[in-house]
Amino acid sequence: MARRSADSGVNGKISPTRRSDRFLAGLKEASTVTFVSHVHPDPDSLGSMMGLAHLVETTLGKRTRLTRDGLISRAENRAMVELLDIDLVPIETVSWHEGDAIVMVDSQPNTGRHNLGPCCPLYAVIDHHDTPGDLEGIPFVDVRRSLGATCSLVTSYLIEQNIELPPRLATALFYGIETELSGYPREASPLDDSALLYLYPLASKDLLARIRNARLPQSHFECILQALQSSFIYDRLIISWVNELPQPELAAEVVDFLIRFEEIDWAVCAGVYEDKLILSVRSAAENARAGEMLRQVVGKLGRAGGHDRRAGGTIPLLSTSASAIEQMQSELRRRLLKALRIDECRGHRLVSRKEMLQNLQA
Ligand SMILES: [Mn+2]
Repeated sequence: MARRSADSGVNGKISPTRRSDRFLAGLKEASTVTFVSHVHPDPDSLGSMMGLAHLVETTLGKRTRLTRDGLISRAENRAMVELLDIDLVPIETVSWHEGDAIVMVDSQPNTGRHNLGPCCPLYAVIDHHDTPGDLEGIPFVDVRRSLGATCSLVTSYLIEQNIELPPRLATALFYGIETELSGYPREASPLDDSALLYLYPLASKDLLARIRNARLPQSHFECILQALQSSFIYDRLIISWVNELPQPELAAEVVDFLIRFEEIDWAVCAGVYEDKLILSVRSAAENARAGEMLRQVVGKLGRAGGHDRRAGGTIPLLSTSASAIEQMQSELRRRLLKALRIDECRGHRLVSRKEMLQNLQA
């Protein structure tokens, strides 16, 4: 009987079947292992980098580095970094050497989500996004689009290798998965749930609570108010235009809030941050394919990608003048309505300031 092809290496040599074995085998010759992720790293990318670094350190005894691309500004994410004492090297200050192995997590090459300069080639890509990245020639690829979180995949590697998890790592992995599965309907696979079950007893519930309830700056509430006042409903779609995002991750917080509105199935936030329009999308519809929808809408204007019910993107603005932004907004609105097959119509406000004041006086 023929051996299963997965058991045979290209040269007829027997290669290990477990993915974690293959991942580690390819790192034997590396001097250092550096982990990279997407811009504005989120809990899933932070937890994934930590988990894989721990795996590499305990099994191979290699030196590891975790990097940060862009800023971490969301209050919960900053609390995670501080409370779990995550040591991150800004990507632009990393010096690359011969023999460094680079592992990319929660993201794929050439998807416009990195400021990764030319450096050593990637050894591995470990991800769960359905954004098609440039994976050619990368020795180790584990992209599982059915998974809710990259942290779940990393947890499965740690379980396979029988690695003991310190509380701070279990907390990071748990929070990474939890944040990815927080929407409704859930985008989770059985592997995500079994990882959560495995991690929960090991995680610090006290630290988790402190991260989840991180204190918020005043700008957060100002932004939410502005977002609500500039939210327009078009049939089953709501679009919120924010002229000034104090930090890019707020676009996602706006749509997480708006998607709970009972009269819509799609929530979009487009906010100006520096010289970019930051887009975030949520859907409550079955088979929404939000990532694909947003990619189609953004087209050549910028970059976009995501999952079935959540997506994000950026559009570089040539000018941040009010008229240039308005023009981009009306183009986006037209494209969104077309993509979601909604007839051109005048949007009506979710909340109107005038009516609110009248109600107060009444
Ligand atoms: Mn993720």
